[in-house]
Amino acid sequence: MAMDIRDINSMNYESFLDVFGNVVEKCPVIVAAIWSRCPFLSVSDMESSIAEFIDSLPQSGKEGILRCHPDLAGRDLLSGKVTAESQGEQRQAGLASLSPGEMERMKQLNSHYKNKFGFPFVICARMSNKAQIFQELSVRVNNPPSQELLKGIEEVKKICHLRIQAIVSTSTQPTKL
Ligand code: 2AL
Repeated sequence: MAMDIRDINSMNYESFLDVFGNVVEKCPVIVAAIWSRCPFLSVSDMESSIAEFIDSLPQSGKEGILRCHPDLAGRDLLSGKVTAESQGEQRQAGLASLSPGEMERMKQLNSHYKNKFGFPFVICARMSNKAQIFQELSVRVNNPPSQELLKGIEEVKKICHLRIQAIVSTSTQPTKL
């Protein structure tokens, strides 16, 4: 059964963190912070609270969020060390089955990007396919750092939106007596 905003608003912070803790990759502190804004008017109001919280962070905080994301098709994906959410997203975009040549190219582009910006390339993998991701990475690496920071954060919000949608649409709620 789907979860609605009343179910969400009735959660204590431990449950809220258990359920939504990874909607921003490896950044449960964001979700822990926005629990204070309960009750939310709607799921999209909750998403807006997350977005506002992220936007209110200084540049170093935004960079920190990006740094919590694994490299696409990186070593951690291959060794099964990424979060379940990230693994599903990267698999769906075809990044778990790159050819050796594609792996090498991805590695080079990722490291070029990280050397230039000091944070990893982040894109909402579920909204792209392999070819688009290569294309975006090749283009975005030429952007100025301030633009790329904002672009990366916009992608984090898209990832967050899809993760929340997946949770609220598939979650089974305990039967209320
Ligand atoms: C990711 C990730 O983990 N999921 C996704 O959609 N994109 N990482 C990344 N570096 O873009």
